Amino acid sequence: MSEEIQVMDSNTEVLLEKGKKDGADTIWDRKAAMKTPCGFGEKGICCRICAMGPCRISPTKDKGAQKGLCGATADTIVARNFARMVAAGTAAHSDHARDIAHVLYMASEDGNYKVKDAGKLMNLAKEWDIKTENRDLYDIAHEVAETALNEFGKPFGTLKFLKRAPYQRQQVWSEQKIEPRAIDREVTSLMHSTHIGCASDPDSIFELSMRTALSDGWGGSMIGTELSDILFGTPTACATQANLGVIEKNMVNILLHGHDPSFSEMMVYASEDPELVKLAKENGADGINLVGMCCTGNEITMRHGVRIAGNFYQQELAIITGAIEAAIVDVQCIFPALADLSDLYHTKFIATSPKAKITGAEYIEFVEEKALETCKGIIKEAVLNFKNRDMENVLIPDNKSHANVGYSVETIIQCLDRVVNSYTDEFNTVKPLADVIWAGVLRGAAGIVGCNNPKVRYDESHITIMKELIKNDVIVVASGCAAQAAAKAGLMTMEAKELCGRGLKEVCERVGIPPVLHMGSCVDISRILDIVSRVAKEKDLDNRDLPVVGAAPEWMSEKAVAIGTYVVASGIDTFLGITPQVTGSEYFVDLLTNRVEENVGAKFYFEENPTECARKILERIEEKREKLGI
Ligand code: SF4
Ligand code: MSK
Repeated sequence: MSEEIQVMDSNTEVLLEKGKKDGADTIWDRKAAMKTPCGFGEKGICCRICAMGPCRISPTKDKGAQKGLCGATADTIVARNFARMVAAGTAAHSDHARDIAHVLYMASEDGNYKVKDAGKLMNLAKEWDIKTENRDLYDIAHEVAETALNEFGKPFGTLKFLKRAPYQRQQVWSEQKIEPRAIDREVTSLMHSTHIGCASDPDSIFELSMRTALSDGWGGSMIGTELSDILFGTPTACATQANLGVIEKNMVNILLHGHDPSFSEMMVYASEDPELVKLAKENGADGINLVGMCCTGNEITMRHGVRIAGNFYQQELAIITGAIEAAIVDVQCIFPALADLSDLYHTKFIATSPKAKITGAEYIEFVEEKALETCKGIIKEAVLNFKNRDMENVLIPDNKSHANVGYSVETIIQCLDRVVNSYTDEFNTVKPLADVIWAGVLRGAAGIVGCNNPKVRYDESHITIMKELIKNDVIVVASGCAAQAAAKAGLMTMEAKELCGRGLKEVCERVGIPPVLHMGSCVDISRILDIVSRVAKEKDLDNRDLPVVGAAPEWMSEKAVAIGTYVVASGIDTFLGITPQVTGSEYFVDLLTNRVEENVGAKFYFEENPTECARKILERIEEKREKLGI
């Protein structure tokens, strides 16, 4: 085990020991081999946007190169690099959403994909002025899908979902000229503006970045969430388990990793095929055990209770157990390292998306038109691989935690309805939530999201911040790998109410919810935007006025940069536990952490110490409460 080992749960330690014996190379080893990272890259002052470069700006003022060959300053280069991360992150979320929209467009009564939540479809059709009376359900679904697809490239107007924001927020966007028009247009436009010889003004580059990021949060991500709910069902509260202990010794274990629910949903159905279960038994296993990882794990646990093997940092550890017959992946957050690692074991590593072919992986293309057939074929491969498992070299740690998941906005509202006073209040609103915040029973709410990052101790920042917040009566909603960290730590159980302050504990008891609510995958941060906006509208306020924050304690991906930027642009302060690669420009740091507040009413905080981060979050929440006079 590396002397630098930075782990939080014992499963990880045990498996890293085993990996070492097996000759496995993991992110912990590669991190140690990387030694000191490039100082220019870390500060964001290396530019390789054109072939005159790369140009590196000296981090010391008045010494060394202060400009690139074209004259770009550190401020410009940092802003451009940041912007391009936003563009890439927005592209990833939104391209995912586009695929879901195509799936809705092909849905039919007798096909692989059907409409599961017709009510949600009707609501969205009405919201988008699509005729519903006397129409076939699938005609409506196809028109909704086509309208969604038009959001990517429509030539005129702005994104439809912007109207879901409080009126005051829409005003801010309009005044700041950052209302996103079409999703692809914003990504393209930002890539254009950051081409050599275009924008050099960092403020303007950041405004364009906010506009692009908003086309993710209120565009691509929101479309991804809404249409996934229509197709696969809106999540409802259900029980699951989380951590590597969900891998079963006597079953065919299939690890699903990636992001696209149109693939993972079909894998869930295929895994229940009696013929395949029979085949598994004929091959000596007790059955088929599907387990999830990263956001695919979130999608299938939210809708089916499929157990979570782990988050981003555990993808290699799952294979090191020696008990995974197939690791099947689609897009995003997949280590290319899984290919070599799988070779050490009997694991079949199968890539399925033409967007993410991986060197060394077996490739079985997932074609939506033949979805169920393809998935059954993949599962059959896994089942037949069971006999190749080296039973002597299996180590499945015991650790796993119970968790309650599935808290879509609709489910949260249903839970809140339990405490509605039927004489004075209406059902089906977020009013009870707003009321307990205004009464001070809850001090506020925090959305904690994002990945794992070897720059900090694995999962520790997530858990430290969550525990500190719930202890101080701040309810936490979580998504992505942060949610899985919480699930593994037992924070998504009713028992976790014992870790809460008096107010939050009472809310958990009366409403029947855990103090940390699993709201889904990365695209489902749109659910968080939705609920925050509903509370703001309930009080006729802007998001910026609410005692609500966002935090990404261990983020690492470009998607997270897009998320942080749209959360700030939506009026919600965002605390980053990993400092982004922008410190080479004091000007840009000041813009992100200070001046942007003048424009959009929220800003970034960079704080790598989780205890200190929690303290700052609580301080900010109290500041907002004081301003509201509550
Ligand atoms: Fe250098 Fe300018 Fe080209 Fe960047 S765009 S690599 S700073 S010359
Ligand atoms: S999967 S983007 S590691 S949260 Fe969405 Fe986890 Fe971050 Fe990927």
